[in-house]
Amino acid sequence: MESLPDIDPQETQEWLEALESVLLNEGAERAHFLLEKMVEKARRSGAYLPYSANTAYINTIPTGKEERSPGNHAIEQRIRAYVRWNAMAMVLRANKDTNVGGHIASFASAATLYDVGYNHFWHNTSDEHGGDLVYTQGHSAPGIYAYAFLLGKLTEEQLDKFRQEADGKGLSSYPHPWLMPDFWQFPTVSMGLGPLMAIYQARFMKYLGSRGLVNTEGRKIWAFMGDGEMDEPESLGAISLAPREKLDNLIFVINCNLQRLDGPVRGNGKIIQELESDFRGAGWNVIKVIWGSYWDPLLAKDTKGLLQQRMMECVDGEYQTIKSKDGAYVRKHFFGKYPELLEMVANMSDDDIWRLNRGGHDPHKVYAAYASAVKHKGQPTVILAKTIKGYGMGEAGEAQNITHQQKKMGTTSLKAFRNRFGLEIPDDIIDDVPYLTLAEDSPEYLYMQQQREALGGFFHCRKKKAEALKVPELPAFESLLKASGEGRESSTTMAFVRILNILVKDKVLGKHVVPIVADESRTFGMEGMFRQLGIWSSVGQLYTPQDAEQLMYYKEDKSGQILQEGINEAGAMSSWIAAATSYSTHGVQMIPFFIFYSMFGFQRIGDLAWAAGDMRCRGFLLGGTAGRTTLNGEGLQHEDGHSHIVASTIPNCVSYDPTYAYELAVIVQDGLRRMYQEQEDIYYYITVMNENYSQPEMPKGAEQGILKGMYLFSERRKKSNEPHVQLLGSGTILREVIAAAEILKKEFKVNADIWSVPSFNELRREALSVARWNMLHPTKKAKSSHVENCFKGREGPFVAATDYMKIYADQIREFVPGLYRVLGTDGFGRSDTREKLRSFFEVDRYYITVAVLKVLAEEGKVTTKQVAQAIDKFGLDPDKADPVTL
Ligand SMILES: Cc1ncc(C[n+]2csc(CCOP(=O)(O)OP(=O)(O)O)c2C)c(N)n1
Ligand SMILES: [Mg+2]
Repeated sequence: MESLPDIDPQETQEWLEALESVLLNEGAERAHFLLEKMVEKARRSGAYLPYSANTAYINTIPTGKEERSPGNHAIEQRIRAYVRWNAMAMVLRANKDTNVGGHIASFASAATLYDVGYNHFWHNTSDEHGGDLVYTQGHSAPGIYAYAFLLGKLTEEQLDKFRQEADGKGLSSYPHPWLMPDFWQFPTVSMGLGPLMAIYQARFMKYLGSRGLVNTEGRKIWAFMGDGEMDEPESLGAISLAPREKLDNLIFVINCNLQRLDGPVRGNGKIIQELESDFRGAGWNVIKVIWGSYWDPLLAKDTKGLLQQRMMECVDGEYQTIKSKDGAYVRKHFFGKYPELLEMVANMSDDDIWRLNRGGHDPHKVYAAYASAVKHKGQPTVILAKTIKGYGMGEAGEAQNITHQQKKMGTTSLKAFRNRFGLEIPDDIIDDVPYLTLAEDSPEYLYMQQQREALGGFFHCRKKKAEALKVPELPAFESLLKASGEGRESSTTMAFVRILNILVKDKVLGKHVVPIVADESRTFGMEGMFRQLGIWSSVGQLYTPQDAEQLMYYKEDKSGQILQEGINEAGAMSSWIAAATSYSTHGVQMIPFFIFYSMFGFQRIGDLAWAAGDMRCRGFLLGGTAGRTTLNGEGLQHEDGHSHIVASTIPNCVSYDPTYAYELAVIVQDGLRRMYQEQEDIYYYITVMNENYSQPEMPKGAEQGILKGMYLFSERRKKSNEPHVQLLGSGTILREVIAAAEILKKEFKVNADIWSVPSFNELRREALSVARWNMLHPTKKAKSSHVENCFKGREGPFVAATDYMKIYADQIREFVPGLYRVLGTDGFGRSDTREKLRSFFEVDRYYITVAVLKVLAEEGKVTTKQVAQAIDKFGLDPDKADPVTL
């Protein structure tokens, strides 16, 4: 557009005047209508008009249309100055003696954006309002603490323990509900997760509302993020969902301080314009807050548009540089490009020019943007606020490339900071960087209190519990505890679907259940639920589904219960997280079951799974079609042999690899009890498989062993002189272990006790905890772990096999009283039949048998020759390449 020459300026002028007259007499909406009509006409007549999602580089809301803040600006400014100082002080003080780090520059640029929210917009949960949810930018945490401190919600001692948490009283570096469960709700510092989770939170809120579970009237989700953060694929990856779902309860605030950690975000371009087109293109309501009020008179004078032209042509790198200098520099390098512009500012001093502020630092502009955003209907809103990184830090970092990590400020900079914000701190103590407090009868304190009270009270108070749910006892799952009967084979995935069916029909739990799928229901045999429960859709079903004639048709419904996320594990996980924290954010416990291809779980969205632990999520993750050799045919990128290893890295994730339907029933029932009745902040990861086999009846009294991670499945009394062995297995491979025990008995006269081990992870956790206690209580009677208790008096050696990497079963080695050999599926998967894969990865019955014979040989109980004979007999190739390296 800019590059097109104006071949007839007079004609241009006539058109512009016509438009101006419409604007004046009939308003902007009519003008918009006419322009759209003209564009449409031109396009239909064959003109090629490339789409531009950009508007001019000025504020979206014209000055005359700004809603005025009802606040007391002088007081607010003073409060903000205190908050700014304290936020900086806590970082400087923390780094005086320790090197614990922290950030000053980010919050310095964002202070006004938060302040206006606290004073005027963010509702706490109260009788009148369900409460807004705010995702603060992770490394702006010092500013949030500083605000809480001024309100007396945090003490000076706590501020001085910023980032010093090991003794239990410190403040966490970033928002972490795990570390500060009464304060923080959303961990956002892993960049990209905040924006993504906020979108799904907004959608989940609509879901809860339309299902009548929660009153969501007037509630908003605010998400704060950095302009650099928008480069994360997670940040922009889900933005099209929000307009599609008409999430007008969602407001993004992107702090465009033009810098990230290393330097400019878009030195050669304009991040605000780029984001504007991304979001407008996706269908968002975009509000640009670029220029502060001091620019208004200049822009009003800019009748020829030259100032706007200069604003547009100046790139972000330049905008950053000029704010690291002074007024004289701005005059020369910004206005100086055109004599008319120099003339425009001729009667302004350098200081006046320096005062020309950016939108994000102007409380009036920010207020107007927020006020407009909360009223906007039918679309999500993004506010693009232009700010200066390190605002107020002066020579210590303002708009400088090093500012992100600046944790020290000298006396001169401190004084400059103090003077700039009109603070009274005597010179002789300024180097101590004292905290500033507000007396309880000061106008500032009273004002803060009053503003917060009107909005339902202090904002950062996370709820830890909701009403407990009565969970059905195990007999409710009776059909799963019984043998399936000869010839009736089924998989644990089918068992899971039966459990889910029982739960959704439960009078108490039913409506709390949230089944979540990412376009994989048919894979898991869950399509029956489409019709039964309905797939949630905010608009219902506007079409006749292709399979409408069928019993199990694809039913979308406004009151549907299933969340169908499409091919989007990260989005589905974000929905799961929203549901799994609903007890805290909405005061209602929800019971989410997200079932996914296990390979596309932890390794694909591992960082969200980690955040879910931090957030104290309660819910179930089901790794479907699990096992490196059990999902036959699908190959390297599908066959999971390590999700349990990743699951074990999350301290409050309880994970199981069950073999049988009854094990799954016991695990799910107890999980429900722990999470929804006892309200423990844990979540479950359970692998379920698609291999069909007959399901035995639960051995009497197995429940506790199942939950602890191991129980005696079967035992064989030893005949005198015959060697004995303890065999362990989990998931589908337990069945190979059972088959190996038969071979061992029949062909080698070896007796085996068989242990089903639904969770090596849980076994290790418990055993480590016992060992730790024993180490620290050396004079007390030693405790013993579940593994030790199980094996007490049992004759080894011990052999374990699973469908996961060897390290999975290996992790209990320390607690196994004897020679322990482990088989597992290390290496890249590949496609073939289960039988072939189990042979390839050396976890089938024959390899298990050989492994047992080999350890027995090492103990001198059989001869090495017997081992070699077995290898020969089973046709195993001793020189076969190692599957790990193939
Ligand atoms: C996933 C991830 N990668 C890297 C970081 C490290 N990091 C923290 S802040 C930051 C720069 C942030 O820049 P921006 O988003 O523009 O925020 P600003 O501080 O400028 O407000 C980086 C790279 C992180 N926290 N998370
Ligand atoms: Mg930035």
